[in-house]
Amino acid sequence: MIRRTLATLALASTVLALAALPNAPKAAPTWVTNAPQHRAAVLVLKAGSPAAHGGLNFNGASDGEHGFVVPLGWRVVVNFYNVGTMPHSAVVVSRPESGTPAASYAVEDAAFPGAAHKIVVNGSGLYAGKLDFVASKPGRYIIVCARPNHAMKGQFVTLDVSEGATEASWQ
Ligand SMILES: [Cu+2]
Repeated sequence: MIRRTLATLALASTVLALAALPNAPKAAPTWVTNAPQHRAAVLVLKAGSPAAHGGLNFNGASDGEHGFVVPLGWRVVVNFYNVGTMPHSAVVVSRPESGTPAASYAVEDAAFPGAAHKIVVNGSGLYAGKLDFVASKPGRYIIVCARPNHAMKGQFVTLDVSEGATEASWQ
């Protein structure tokens, strides 16, 4: 009886372990909240985590290795937080052909109206801000830090405006 109970428990834990593997939703998209009824998504963008890429990262990612996908035509609100010790900012810009971002960016480089953090250069360390724009044109973009050399040194993630996506995600 006890043996059978143990066997059942072992089977149950195996099933649980398998359930947690390939078919389970991949890493919880804590950076994304979808509101499909409003054709809108709220993204969280944390700049400067000390744990990754010397602080030059967004959500722990750098060099465009990860990023967001948003459906074409959706309103995108990006809640920006600086969790690091140096100033950072965020601007959505066209993805350069070569893959290497420019040395610095300005508000005017924003790919969509409202897709730039207004405080692009700031002497103080920690602050929060918001981007609020409509992803009105499909294509591949990047979200860069506009501080001199930050994007060039890898502080950027991708932002793909997709005609096929039905909701926003972090990939
Ligand atoms: Cu930066």
